[in-house]
Amino acid sequence: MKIELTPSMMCADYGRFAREIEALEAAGADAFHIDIMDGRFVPNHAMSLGDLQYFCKAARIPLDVHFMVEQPSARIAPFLEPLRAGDAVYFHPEGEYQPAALLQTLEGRGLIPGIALNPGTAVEAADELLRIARRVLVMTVNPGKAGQDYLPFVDRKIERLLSLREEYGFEIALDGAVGADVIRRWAPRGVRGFVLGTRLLFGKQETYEGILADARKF
Ligand code: S6P
Ligand code: MG
Repeated sequence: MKIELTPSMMCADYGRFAREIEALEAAGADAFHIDIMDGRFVPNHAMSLGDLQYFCKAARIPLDVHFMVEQPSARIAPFLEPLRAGDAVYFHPEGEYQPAALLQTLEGRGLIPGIALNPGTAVEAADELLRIARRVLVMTVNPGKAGQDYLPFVDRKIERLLSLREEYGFEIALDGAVGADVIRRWAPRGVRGFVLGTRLLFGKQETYEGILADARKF
């Protein structure tokens, strides 16, 4: 099965985005993961609207935008503006009053509509949304920062989503502390996307090309 490897650009070198984009695209990255935080839904800030606009202009591969914000339907319009058809957008239903309507809006704009689920959110809480979302981003750490440890209790949720995936028609991606072990464990079972941050990709001795090529051997 083909997997999608998406570098989390909040972990990249902010002073050299142009070179980071070029190197990661040449190394075979499938999309760029862009984390947007509001300091409320999570107690942190990450990439900005300006960063996103830059990636929309400079990147040739699609974007994968992950909103960790309260009430995204009231706040994300300027961030959707520069996106291209085929880019994916994930938001957390835990922070949204009208998650179904927002998924429909995203689909209507030619974007891939996705939900992101916190470690403490049950699959059942998002059951109806799973019918209209095309991607589910499972948080395997509590959202808000890079460099944390994988939370093993999330395994059961991944298993549950795998069992629903074909009937409901969504793809699963994992975000948080994704290492080669996580990819080897879940890719053969049907998890499609892996967000790569400090655990596997950034700040290492090996080249991006070598790391991504190894990650595809599972
Ligand atoms: C975290 C954010 C993630 C991180 C990624 C970092 O709230 O949504 O996308 O950037 O998890 O990866 P790592 O390997 O440092 O955990
Ligand atoms: Mg993320």
